Amino acid sequence: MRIFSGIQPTGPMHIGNYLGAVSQWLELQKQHECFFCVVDLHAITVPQNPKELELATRNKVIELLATGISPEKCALFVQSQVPEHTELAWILNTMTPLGELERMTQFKDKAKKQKTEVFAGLFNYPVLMASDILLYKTQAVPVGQDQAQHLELTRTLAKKFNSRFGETFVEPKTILKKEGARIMSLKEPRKKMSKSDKPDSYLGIFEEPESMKKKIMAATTDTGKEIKFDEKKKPGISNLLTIYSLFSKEPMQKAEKKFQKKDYAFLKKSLAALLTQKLEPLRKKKRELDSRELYVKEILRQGQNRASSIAKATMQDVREKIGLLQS
Ligand code: AQP
Repeated sequence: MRIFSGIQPTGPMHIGNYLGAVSQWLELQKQHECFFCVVDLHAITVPQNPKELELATRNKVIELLATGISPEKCALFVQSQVPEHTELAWILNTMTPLGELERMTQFKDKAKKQKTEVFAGLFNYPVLMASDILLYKTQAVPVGQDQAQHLELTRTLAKKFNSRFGETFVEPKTILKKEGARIMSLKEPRKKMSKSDKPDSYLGIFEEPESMKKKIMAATTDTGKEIKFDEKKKPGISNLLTIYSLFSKEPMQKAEKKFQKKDYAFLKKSLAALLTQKLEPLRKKKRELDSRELYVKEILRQGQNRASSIAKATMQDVREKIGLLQS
């Protein structure tokens, strides 16, 4: 299968990004043709400081490499370095009904968070995402739950284009994890964990153990004392148990049993110790990569080349099909 997925350079990679998406990428790259992308053009749909964006984009590439994303097994590249993404986005915009975009929950959530104006780019974000995916004739897209609605739109647009101009795009399927597709905020466990929220609401994959422990100990828990997975009545504890179960690779029932007669503090301390141990190799790898600027540049150049050759061919076909004058 051909796989595409992306991540925004909007803040440090958190355990939600990792458990929901990146852990799937790590498995899929072993067997499939994978394109993984740092989507900087998505990041600028909300205001970004230019210097910080540049650093964050490079840092996101390093974070992905440190988790185990391998340039030998996949194409790793930066979205803005393949301009066909935006060209296709414009074309798909001309056939996207406004109503489809108006019902997107991520747009509504992000628009509410904006302190000043909301810009057209944020509204059109799902069309750019559809272009990212369709450009590569992608068959499957591993994402977290929050992106599932955007994938539905992607399939709708592929169908629409194909029926109007002839078979061109593949309708991609969504790959969601059974557990971990929606890791919740530490502070508001009924909301998803987000890297652009306040730092005490998320756990960074590369965060120092002390800081991580502090955040876990201060995480919002629920009334009562019982440690039990129940997302409706106990969203805070269920979230911590989910993270514990996924990082320890113990099924939920086993994790519940382990903490059956313990208190919340014991669960929190155990989770902090587990994450410290499991994430240390990743932190070490990132420290090594931080100074290897040329190596990272070369990986991105190769990724860009691989992505560009497919993107160019798709766009040539699209231009001909919709009747743009060829040079
Ligand atoms: N809380 C989450 N649980 C599981 N998966 C998640 N993902 C995001 N949050 C969670 C998945 O991570 C991948 C990369 O996400 P993104 O960078 O494209 O942006 P996002 O979905 O908007 O994630 P954030 O962290 O909330 O970023 P900001 O704060 O910038 O909006 C995607 O596959 C996503 O589903």
